[in-house]
This record gives sequence, C-alpha cells and structure tokens, in this order.
Amino acid sequence: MKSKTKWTDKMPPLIQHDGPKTSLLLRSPGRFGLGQVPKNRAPDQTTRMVCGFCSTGCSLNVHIKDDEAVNITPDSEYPVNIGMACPKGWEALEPLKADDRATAPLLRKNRGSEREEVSWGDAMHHFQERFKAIQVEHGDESVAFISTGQIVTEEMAYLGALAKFGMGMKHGDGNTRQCMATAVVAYKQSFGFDAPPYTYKDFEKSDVIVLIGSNLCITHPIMWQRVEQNKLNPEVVVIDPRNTETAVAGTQHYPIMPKSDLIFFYGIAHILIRNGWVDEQFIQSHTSEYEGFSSHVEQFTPELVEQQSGISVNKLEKLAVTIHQGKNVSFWWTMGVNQGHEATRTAQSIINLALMTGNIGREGTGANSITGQCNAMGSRLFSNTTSLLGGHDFTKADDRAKVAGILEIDESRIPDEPSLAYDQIIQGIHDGKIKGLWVIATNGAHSWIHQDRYNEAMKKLDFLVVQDMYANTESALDADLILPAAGWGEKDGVFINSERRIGLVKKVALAPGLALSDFNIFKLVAHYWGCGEMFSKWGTPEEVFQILTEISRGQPCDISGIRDYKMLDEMKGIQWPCTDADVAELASDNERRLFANRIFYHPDGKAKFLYSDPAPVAELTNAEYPFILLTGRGSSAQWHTQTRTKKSAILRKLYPESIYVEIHPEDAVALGVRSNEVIRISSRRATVEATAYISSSVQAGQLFMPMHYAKANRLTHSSFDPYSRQPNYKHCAVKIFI
Ligand SMILES: Nc1nc2c(c(=O)[nH]1)N[C@H]1C(S)=C(S)[C@@H](COP(=O)(O)OP(=O)(O)OC[C@H]3O[C@@H](n4cnc5c(=O)[nH]c(N)nc54)[C@H](O)[C@@H]3O)O[C@H]1N2
Ligand SMILES: Nc1nc2c(c(=O)[nH]1)N[C@H]1C(S)=C(S)[C@@H](COP(=O)(O)OP(=O)(O)OC[C@H]3O[C@@H](n4cnc5c(=O)[nH]c(N)nc54)[C@H](O)[C@@H]3O)O[C@H]1N2
Ligand code: SF4
Ligand SMILES: [Mo]
Repeated sequence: MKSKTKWTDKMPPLIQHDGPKTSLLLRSPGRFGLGQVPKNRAPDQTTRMVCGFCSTGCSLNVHIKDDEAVNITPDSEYPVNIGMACPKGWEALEPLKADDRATAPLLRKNRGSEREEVSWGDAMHHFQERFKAIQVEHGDESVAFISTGQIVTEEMAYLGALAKFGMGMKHGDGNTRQCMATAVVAYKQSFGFDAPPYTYKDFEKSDVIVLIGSNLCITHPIMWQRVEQNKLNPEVVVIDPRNTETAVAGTQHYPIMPKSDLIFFYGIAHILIRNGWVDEQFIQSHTSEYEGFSSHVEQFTPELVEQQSGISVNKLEKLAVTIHQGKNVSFWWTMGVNQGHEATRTAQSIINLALMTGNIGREGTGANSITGQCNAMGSRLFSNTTSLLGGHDFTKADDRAKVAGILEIDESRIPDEPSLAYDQIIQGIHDGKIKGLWVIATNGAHSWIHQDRYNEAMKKLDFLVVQDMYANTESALDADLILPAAGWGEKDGVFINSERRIGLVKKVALAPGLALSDFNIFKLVAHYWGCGEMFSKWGTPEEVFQILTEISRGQPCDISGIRDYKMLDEMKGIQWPCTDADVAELASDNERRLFANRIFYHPDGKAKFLYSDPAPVAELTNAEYPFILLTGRGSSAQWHTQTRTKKSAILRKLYPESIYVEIHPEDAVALGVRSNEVIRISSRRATVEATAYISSSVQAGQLFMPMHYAKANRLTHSSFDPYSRQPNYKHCAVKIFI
C-alpha cells in the first residue's frame, strides 16, 4: 500500500522522520552507527550488524551502494557464525522492500467503517483519547499491551517503561510467553536467575550433545554448523517424537511419545543413580534438595518408563551409559520442551541431569535452553513485562526503588505486582475486564493457541491498535488503528542472542512512506499522552542503552562495563555479564560461559533440584479423536507467520505454498489417504483442510503440521504449563476425514 500523503504535511515536528529517502544515511554516519565499520573497509560500502530473524544472532555484512543497502554476505570475523548464514539471513533485505509495507497510519473511526490514512498527529490524538477514555471508564488495568522478542532492546525498554510507568498500565506481556517463558521460570527456580549458561563454542567442545525437542538443523542452522565443526566425533543424541532432519543427522534418536519427556528424564536419572554414575562431590558442594529428588525418581523404573515413553529399557540404558561415558556432556532444549503441559518441570528434569553429573560450568557442558527470536533474551531481561527492567523483580521494594532512582521517577509509578500472562490477558478481554489492546511486532491472530477464541476476544475490544511493518497481517486486519513501523535494518539498537551476546543492529535502509521506528513511535506516544517529560533523557537508542547498562549494575546480567555501541561493534558483540572487571578478560576470551566458579544465584550459592509428579496432558486422544497433532517449524526458509519471509521470491521457492500435514504411511493406508491429497483434520475446535504428505518422519498415530500457515492454530488446544503459563502447542487430539 503506497502512501498518498506527503510526509512533510503529516509529520509532527517532534520526530525526525524515518521514512522517505534523505541524505542522512551516510552523511552523518555516527548517528546511524555507520561510522563504526571496521577500519580497513570504506565506511560507505559495508557495515556489520546482527541478523533480525533467529536467536543465533549471526553477524551479516550489509553492503551499501549509492546510499542504499544492496546486498548481504555473512561476516567471517564474528565469533557466532564465522562466515556462515542461513537462507533467511542472505535474504534479510527483501522484506524491507516489499510493496505491501505499511506506509501511513490507518484509522477506522467507527467499528465497521473502512480504515483511512491519517497523519501521525491524528493517529496519536485518537490513540491517547481512546485509551484514556477506556481507562477513565474501566480503570487503568483495562488497557494492556502484547509485544515481542523481535524489536531492539531499547525499544522494548521504552515500551515497557512508557506503558507501565507513563500510561499506568499494569498488564503487558510478550510473544516470548509462547516461546521462552518456560526456560525463564525453570532457570529462575533452579539457578536463582534467568541465565542460559553456555557459549556456542560448547557445541564444538562436547563429546556428547543431547538435543531435546529441538530441530536444530532447520531452526538454528548455524548452531548446527557449529556442531558439524566439532572435531571430537561426538555422540549427537536427538530426543524428539519425529524423525526430523536433526534426528537423521544425529547418531542416536529416541522417538519418545509426545509429552512423556518428564517421565523419560526421571527414568534416566533413576538409572544414573542406581549405577552410582553421579558426581557426589559436585552435588554436595553446589546443589540443594538432591535427596528429595533422588528418592522421587526411585519410582521411575526403566520398565515403567518404557511403557510410558515407548523407548525400550535397552535404549534407556544406552542413553544413561552414553551420558555417563561422556567427558563433557551438554544438554540443549527448545520448543519440544518449553511448549508443554508440564514444561517447567521437564526443563528442570534436564537441568537436574546436568547438575547430578557435574556437567555445568565446564567447556562442552551445560543445561542449555536455546532461545528462538532474535531478541527473546532482550525481552526476558529488559522489556518490563515479566521482570522489572534489568531482570529485577516488580514485587521487591528495593528493586523498585533502584529502578525509580535511576529513571528519576516516583517509585509509586512502578507496579508492585507482575503483569497478567498473555493467556490471562486474552481471558481478561473475554471477561470484559480488558477493553483496549496495543499489539506490537507480533501476529497473535495467527500464532496464538486456539485461534478462533483469540479472534473472538479481538472482536470484544473497544479499541485495538496494531503496530507492524505490514498492514495486512492477520492481526492488523482486525485493528482500529494501525501504526506503520520500520523494521530490522531501518533502525539502531541491540539484540541479545541465545548465548547472551549483545550485538548491534543498524540503520542501513530508510523506512517507506510515513513508517517510523518503534522507538520514535513510543516517543510520539509519550509526548501525546503527556508523559514525555519522564523520557526526556531517552533521546536516542544509544542513550537508552546507556540507561539500561546502569540499571543492570549489580545484577547477574550486569552490563555496566559496556560503554557504548562502538565498543559492542569493535568487540564483535559482548556476552553478559560485562562489568568493568570483565572487560580486560574479553580481549582474550569473547566466548564465555557462566558458572565456571560453581556459584549459582540463589542466596546459598547453590543450584536447586526441582521435581513434581508427572501429570496427564489436557486433551487425551480417544476413539473419536485418535491422532496426536504436533506443530512446529517446517523449513529453514520460513519464519513464523511468514509476514517477512514470504516477501522473498527465493525463500518462497524453498517451501510449500500452502498448508500441509505429515502422516505416517501406515495411517495413510488404513484411512485410504493418497499422497498430496487434500484431507480434513478436525479437533474439537475447528476443521482445517491440508495437503497430505505421507512420510515416516512422524510416528503412526501422530501428525505434524507446520505453524507457518495461519490455520494450524485453529486446531490447537488452550492448555498451559502451570508455572510458566506457556502454551502447549505440541499436543492436541484430532481426527482425519478424507
Ligand atoms: N526457520 C525457522 N527457524 C526458526 C523459527 C522459524 O519460525 N523458522 N523460529 C524461531 C523460534 S521463535 C523458535 S522458539 C525456535 C524453535 O525451534 P525448535 O524448538 O527447534 O522448533 P519446533 O519445530 O517448534 O520444535 C522442535 C521439535 O519439538 C518436537 N516435539 C514436539 N513435541 C515434543 C515432545 O513432547 N517432546 C520432545 N522431546 N519433542 C517434541 C517437534 O517434533 C519438533 O521437531 O526456532 C527459531 N528458529
Ligand atoms: N501452533 C504453533 N504455534 C506457535 C508455535 C508453534 O510451535 N506451534 N510457536 C510459537 C512461538 S515459539 C513463537 S516465538 C510465536 C511467534 O509468533 P508471532 O510473533 O506472532 O510471529 P511473527 O511472524 O514473528 O510476528 C512478528 C510480527 O512483527 C512484525 N515485525 C517484524 N519486525 C518488526 C519491527 O521491527 N517492528 C514492528 N512493529 N513490527 C515488526 C512482523 O511483520 C510480524 O507481523 O509463535 C508461536 N506459535
Ligand atoms: S541462523 Fe538465524 S541469525 Fe543466522 S542467518 Fe539464519 S536466521 Fe539469521
Ligand atoms: Mo519462539
């Protein structure tokens, strides 16, 4: 959609416009981070920045010609990707150039009327008038936001501070709830802080790599390349119900029954303890609650575990032997674990294995949750959603006082309770308690679980604002107001990757039409809301970054030693923590892991064993709905709801255009399903048509559907881990019609 308006007429004077092509890009390089390119390259030709898709955080060289970013090549000097990139990285400029970019604010003045292009001034006027009216009528808590793991940290912090301290909202969550909430809670309870301990180098230093519910080959292809670079001829153990690309590439595959992981890992712990294959000294000195755990797992005999997980006693014993014989064993998990009905305890059953065998704090070891989105880690620590800025705690008076002091705001503006979780916000809308919603850089109408119920909630709102690069996402279509946003490559800031590395993102292209960076949109909102004064020191992303480094001081994620963006650029990204004392070490070691000193973040310095009784899934299969439906990523060329990746003609060639479902050959024969036939899949919530791909990558009785096509979540069932409130996307009961 092309803007018909001239930006000069519509742009408020407050904001330097991000949109039409100006000469700003290269003529004032410092401002856009381009002054920091490596010395041996001409500054107007190439600059290094972190990729905006997955959490691997590869560095890409962006080549610029005539003020325009024209091409990308992987950065061979960056410690993460050492010269490699996956197809999404190579194609990262394409989504920016798409001709369906949102180029002007769009407003629907009344429900049911058409949306019209308006100026930013009008958009902001309506934004504050409508939300304030809702707050006056229904209370401050009746307006909430849902944000993302895909904008820069400075923007996340701005949004979180603006919404909660400036606009009086208490409730705001992120799409990271769909993704990383489990890992956050698991780490907090086990280690005392949300702290993934590893560095990618550990992939190269392990002799046993255990991948659990992770399809690394397609979801983190460059991490998989790091595994390939391992010279120790490692055992690569894959625990996944499906025979995935990763399972095929590994050396041992355990195709467990979906959602039997907790019992499975308790069974492995049982065998290790029975054989005395535990590190008594580590357990005694550095952990707590082990005795309770070891008596808890007594009941999980190999015979019982075989029955529940479908993995034979022999294979269970083999895995225990493999772990025992490994010198440096690393455990890695992703969504097959995090998205489950008892996900937190499952993640902790993995952490427990690392603790009891002493596989942590040394190279090639660790209980390692792999993050998903480019800045999920930034969202976990700095978005002001589940934790107060800088990994602080909303419920602790000292933490609130510290943050209020640094921000020079009244302490009473900081809520003393955490926010409702995503699912509770949706429920709040259904219950009529939440009437206004602001959605930023996420597409919940496609990605949230039990989609029809999500869409019903959106219809109940009095005012829905969606802030996105495109005005035609499933979520944007419902919106009363669309705020056009700049994307990755059109703004500055930092991302934090899976190994805790803070890397720079730079403005190398100009956003189209009237689109503004999220940072500038938040600035505008603050101004029009009347709380701009509170953010008078938040002028540029770099100024905000410096405020955040100060807030982090004294926390496990202390980054007070990072002076500025230039330092991040020169050091090729810096992992947290980075205090002044750490800086000296960085020159010789820029791939650091946590817990080398065996000190964890609980007050006693010990890591804690956590465990529970396994629970049944919320929706069991039965005679009517006999199949288990699994969902997840389909290819390395597709990103989530595809708003970005479908804009690249090259990426589009690498995956099927429309929705498909994988079905086992035995089931296909039994039901008379032919290859490539369109079949109907029904859950208790909806019926969806999809093309049948007959493949033994799934087990009999199970189906797999990629999440990249909107209909998949019409089938999924709203159930959640009780501790993390992360949705269980990876189990619901369905049937098939031909
Ligand atoms: N190409 C591409 N890469 C991506 C993304 C993308 O959209 N596209 N998204 C990024 C994001 S945000 C994330 S969170 C990550 C996700 O990365 P992954 O977690 O690797 O991806 P998924 O396919 O969601 O799930 C992984 C595996 O879990 C398995 N699984 C299902 N149920 C169970 C179970 O009960 N137990 C076990 N052990 N395994 C189970 C599935 O069969 C699947 O193979 O990928 C990131 N990388
Ligand atoms: N069935 C099923 N569902 C799932 C999953 C699953 O495994 N199975 N996985 C879940 C997981 S792990 C995740 S992380 C979620 C992801 O779900 P979503 O977050 O909904 O997916 P995305 O497509 O990444 O949506 C990001 C949106 O932000 C926009 N955008 C991109 N960059 C910017 C920016 O800089 N500013 C602004 N304002 N907008 C921007 C994009 O156009 C897009 O609309 O999906 C979840 N849903
Ligand atoms: S692996 Fe992830 S970070 Fe690296 S290029 Fe691909 S999408 Fe980007
Ligand atoms: Mo994710």
